[in-house]
Amino acid sequence: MSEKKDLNIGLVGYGFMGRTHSNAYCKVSNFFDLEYRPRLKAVCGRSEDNAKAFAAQWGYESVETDWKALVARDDIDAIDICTPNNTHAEIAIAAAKAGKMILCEKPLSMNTAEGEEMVKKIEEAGVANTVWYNYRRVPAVTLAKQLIDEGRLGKIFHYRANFLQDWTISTDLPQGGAALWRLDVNAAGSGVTGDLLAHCIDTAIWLNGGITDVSAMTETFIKERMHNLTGKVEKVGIDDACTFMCHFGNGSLGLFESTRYARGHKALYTLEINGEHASIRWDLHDLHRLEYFDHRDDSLVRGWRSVHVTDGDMPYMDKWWVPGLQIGYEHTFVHQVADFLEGLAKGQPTSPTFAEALETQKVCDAVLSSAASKQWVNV
Ligand code: SOE
Repeated sequence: MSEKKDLNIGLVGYGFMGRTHSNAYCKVSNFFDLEYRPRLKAVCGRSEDNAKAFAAQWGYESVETDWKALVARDDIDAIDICTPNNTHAEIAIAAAKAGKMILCEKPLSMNTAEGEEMVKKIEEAGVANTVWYNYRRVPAVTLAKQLIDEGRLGKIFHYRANFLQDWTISTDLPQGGAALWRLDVNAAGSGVTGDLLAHCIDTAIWLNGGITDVSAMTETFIKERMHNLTGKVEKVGIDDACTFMCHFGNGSLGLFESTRYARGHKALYTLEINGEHASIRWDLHDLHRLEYFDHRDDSLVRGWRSVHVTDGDMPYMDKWWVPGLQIGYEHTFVHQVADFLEGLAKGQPTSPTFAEALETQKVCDAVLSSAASKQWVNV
């Protein structure tokens, strides 16, 4: 493919996620031969100095300090939302009204009602959209999807997932403001449920189908923290830890756990699926491997295989190096951009769309509601 069409990106927010997405835009056209090529047109942030520094670092052509000005620009095709959760809806709805495509960080929204409004407005506008649930596009996870869809596991009985971290254990850690908005319920909507379990739920729905009902418990271990924006000690409104069990529509049972209080774990996302014939498991800390056990193997050599997902016939891997050489976390974002650009060329949606990410939001809401009521809750 020779003649490339520019897709002008307007990025809102320049934190951790702004960096992962910018990196993906910079790399994608070097590795994927696609009709569209992202062009880093503008980055938007409230601090002009920081926005300019970010633009210089990543190669953005211009800066804005008001997202409304960015959305109003004629030279922007797609708005990428990398700001705290409480701003997603307003920016996405305005971007849709302006006819912009939208790539939105996860979770979609603060809650289901807000998410429903976003989906309605985005669908009315008919703009291309996707939500950055990046772990689907770890090649080993995408391979798991392939194996499940091929029926290799047979009937699925169990789905288990954990997302464990340990960065909020100190009582001195404040809430609110840059980097720490994830601890502020007014900015984040929830704690580990929306931040970490949402990843696990998105992958689970993708791999194993819809979740019908949940029974959950949550805990907030540190009840008060200094708030960076008010300077006062304030009640902590987020869940520090959450565990839930659930039923899937296909009859299997789910067990999920997430916490920011698992000392020793920085970002341990693991999943295991047990089927009638075979099981698979995956671990983010060893992300290029997919563990596979098949009961149909000859019993003398039957056991867990550790598949090194680097061969060219494995998902996405023909685009990278040579068999045996690995890729990592940042490539999942490159894959999502590549899929988005390919979808654009073919006129097809890129999963998860806003409508699909709303299903994850509904499960998160049911989980929080079940924890509050101590009852099973239907999704
Ligand atoms: C939280 O620490 C966090 O950065 C999440 O917000 C991301 O979604 C997750 O991928 C890693 O952990």
